Amino acid sequence: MPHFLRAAALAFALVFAGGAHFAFAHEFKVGDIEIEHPWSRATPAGAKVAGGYFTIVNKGSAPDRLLSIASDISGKAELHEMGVKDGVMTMRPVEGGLDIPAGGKVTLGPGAYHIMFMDLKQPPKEGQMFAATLTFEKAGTVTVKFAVQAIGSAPPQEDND
Ligand SMILES: [Cu+2]
Repeated sequence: MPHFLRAAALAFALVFAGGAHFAFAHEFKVGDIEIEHPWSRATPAGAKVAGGYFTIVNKGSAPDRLLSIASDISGKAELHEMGVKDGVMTMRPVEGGLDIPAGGKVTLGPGAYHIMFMDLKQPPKEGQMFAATLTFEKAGTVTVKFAVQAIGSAPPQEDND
């Protein structure tokens, strides 16, 4: 694993310090797919990567797959998964996309699947939103907006629906 990825994984592991929750929810739809509350965190000065998180709900009767993501804020964006290997927290790209089961949902969050915005060009700023485009195998392409929370803030609370 490239060294910078390991360092970024460690940085992500260290930022579970609680914090304010966004008071509003927002969601986006394309075909049978709903993307709930995309959110990110402000980054420390000089950071080259930022995380992106959301819940994907598949209301359809066929599985779908998140294939890719792109945003103007970064040179590239990858879908990552995290795990512990030999006692070290690491992350790696998800090969072949992320499966969303028929009638199921998948939540991306810190310490789990996440979007990694790499080669940051416009670091996310607290209180702002930034756009990104998600491409699904069946549902197609949808542009969503990520709400930027404070550095180290906790995930927004589920609204149990
Ligand atoms: Cu990552």
